Amino acid sequence: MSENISVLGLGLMGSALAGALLAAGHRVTVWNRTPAKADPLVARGATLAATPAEAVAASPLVIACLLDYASVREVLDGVPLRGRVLANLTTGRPSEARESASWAIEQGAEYLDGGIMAVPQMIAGPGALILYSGERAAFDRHEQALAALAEPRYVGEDPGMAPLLDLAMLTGMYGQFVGALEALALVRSAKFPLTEFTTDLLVPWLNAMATLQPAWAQALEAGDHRTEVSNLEVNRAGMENLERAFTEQGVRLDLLLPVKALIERRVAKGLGHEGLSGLVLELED
Ligand code: FVH
Repeated sequence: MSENISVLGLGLMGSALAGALLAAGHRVTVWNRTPAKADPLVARGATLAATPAEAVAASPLVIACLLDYASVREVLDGVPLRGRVLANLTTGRPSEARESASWAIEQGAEYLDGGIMAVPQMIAGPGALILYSGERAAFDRHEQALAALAEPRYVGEDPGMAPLLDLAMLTGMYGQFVGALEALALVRSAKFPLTEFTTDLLVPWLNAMATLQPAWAQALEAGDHRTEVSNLEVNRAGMENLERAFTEQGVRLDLLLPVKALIERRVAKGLGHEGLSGLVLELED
């Protein structure tokens, strides 16, 4: 069903979102601080609002995708929001999402916070996911329209939950990146073809290893970190071996040394029989 939807912010991501809504047949009103960025969308049928207030007045669902939360507040300052659903897809911290939710609700709006797990080119395509948290009724009412952007996944009433999970997923991504960069440094030192290493060896290995992660979650939920895979003592020895091998190859293991230190700390507490899941408790100390 076609809806009236307004999009505030036409940077790379906001333009992709507005374009996906137009492609899905919605009536889209757009606003951007630099109006010229709206030209391609207007050519495709979007309506350009002269002010944020005009854009908000045009639609029950208002999507904001701006640089940061400060710019969202700046843009919406003094704009009547009563009766609107504000879906803020700007990246930020959980505390900012909670503050924004309280503020929007005070203005008479319903609030959803969103974490976009995609780059602009992925919007409306396979693999794109947007996490939403905040008012369930508002999500349910607009879920179908939001599905035009990416798979919509509701993760809870706490408005801070979507940004928290967004940050958690980015954390996992950076951890994987760090390991791959260290691996490339080692392989480069041996002059092995890097593309062959990443494509044929590393990526399939990382995909296989990713299947271990749900078992860590189960161990944490059960409070039982015994393992039948490789325990921390084995991993401690493995890390020592890695560091020596890196040194012999003339490469630094800098990015992984904090992990080595964490394992050693846990083993020194007499917990070498545990699996890697126990390291999470070490981070909470
Ligand atoms: N691009 C990406 O891959 C990531 C994917 C995950 C989610 N992020 C977040 O999305 C937000 C917007 O990102 P973006 O890629 O669209 O960013 P830009 O192309 O730089 O556009 C920024 C827009 O914000 C407007 N803006 C900035 N400051 C203000 C302000 N003070 N008042 C009003 N508007 C402001 C800017 O306007 P203009 O420069 O065109 O006039 C753009 O519309 C962001 O949170 C990412 O972390 C994207």
